[in-house]
Amino acid sequence: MERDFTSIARHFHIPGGRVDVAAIATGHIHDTYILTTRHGRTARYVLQRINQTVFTNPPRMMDNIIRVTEHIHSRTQETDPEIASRQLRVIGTDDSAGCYRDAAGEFWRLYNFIDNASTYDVLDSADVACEAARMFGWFQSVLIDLPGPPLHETIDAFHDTPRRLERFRETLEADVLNRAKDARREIDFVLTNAAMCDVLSTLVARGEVPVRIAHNDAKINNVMLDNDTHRGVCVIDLDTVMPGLSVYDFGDLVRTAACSAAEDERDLSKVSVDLSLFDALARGFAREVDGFLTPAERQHLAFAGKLITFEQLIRFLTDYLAGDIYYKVHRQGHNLDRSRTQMKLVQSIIEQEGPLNGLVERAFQNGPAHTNERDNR
Ligand code: GN1
Ligand code: MG
Repeated sequence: MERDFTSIARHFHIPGGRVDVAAIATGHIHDTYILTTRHGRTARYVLQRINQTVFTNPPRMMDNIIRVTEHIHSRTQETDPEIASRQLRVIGTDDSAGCYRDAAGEFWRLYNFIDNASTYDVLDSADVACEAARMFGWFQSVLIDLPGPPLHETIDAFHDTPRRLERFRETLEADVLNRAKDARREIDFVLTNAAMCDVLSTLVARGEVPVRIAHNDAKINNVMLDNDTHRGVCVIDLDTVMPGLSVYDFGDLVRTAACSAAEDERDLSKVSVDLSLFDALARGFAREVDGFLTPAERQHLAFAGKLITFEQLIRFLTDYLAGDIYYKVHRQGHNLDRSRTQMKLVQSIIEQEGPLNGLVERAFQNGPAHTNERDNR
């Protein structure tokens, strides 16, 4: 669809005039563009059209994001102004909602562009894994004392795995496109392993695992590292920052960074958990969260890797059966391929569960004071 980006840009507090816009293919949910203004000096921004099927109340989501980004900015300002200047900020709009609603009812938002930093879709470096995990731990630690009321739930029951399983069963039952026949093995795997879905919700109900502020989409490509030093710069994609479990974020890191294959890798021989990457993730995360995690949380970090990967298998498979309505797909059977990759990773985690738990224990025993990584911010 042809869009008039110049008139969209006019509603944000940035220099006026002509803008250049280039679409970038990133993420499964929103449409994302790099917007460049050339008023005197060149400035770049990240423009997004918000997916309202997924996020039904963009102003409430932006309310969360503004609170979170401003808190992080003021915290880092006290400790490291250089890093503060490289945090994500929401660019103001004509109204107070932190996003602009066009005549067609589409919501747009604009962020600053973070210079000289990159995200990684897949990785094979333990140092990068360690630093990325440290950043997500740091993110949780900074938000522990976010003032004000609880953040809004931007997506209802987002990591409610039992609920995800229920929806999966309903979708399977309906099988509107007669696709279940192509996914028999994956479906059976979900049904056979369904018991794991209840573990964390039971611990939460018993008060052993607290609900904190979590990122809830702690994929490896949602953290930016400096191009020269590889030091963590900032955590991005804050749409699902809301009440959640600390271990969910570690789980998503395991899912996306403890295996150096892509999320939709078709060669399943490449998909398995790599112990040295997992070890690096555990060390990096422990470094920032050691001071506040409860014993039950620590004991369920490796488990969360399995559960979040299993949940993602359920989500991709549900979407495949439903007709690819939630995730953007780029080829036929894409969601089924993604499901297969998740399933293989869950199997690999199950096989390695003992050693993985051992690595977590060791990461926490060593404690922050004994690690060699860079100083805390
Ligand atoms: C979606 O689009 P992206 O990459 O930020 C999804 C995550 C999934 C992920 C799977 C709001 O994230 O929950 O884990 O795809 N985000 C939402 O790659 O559903
Ligand atoms: Mg996201």
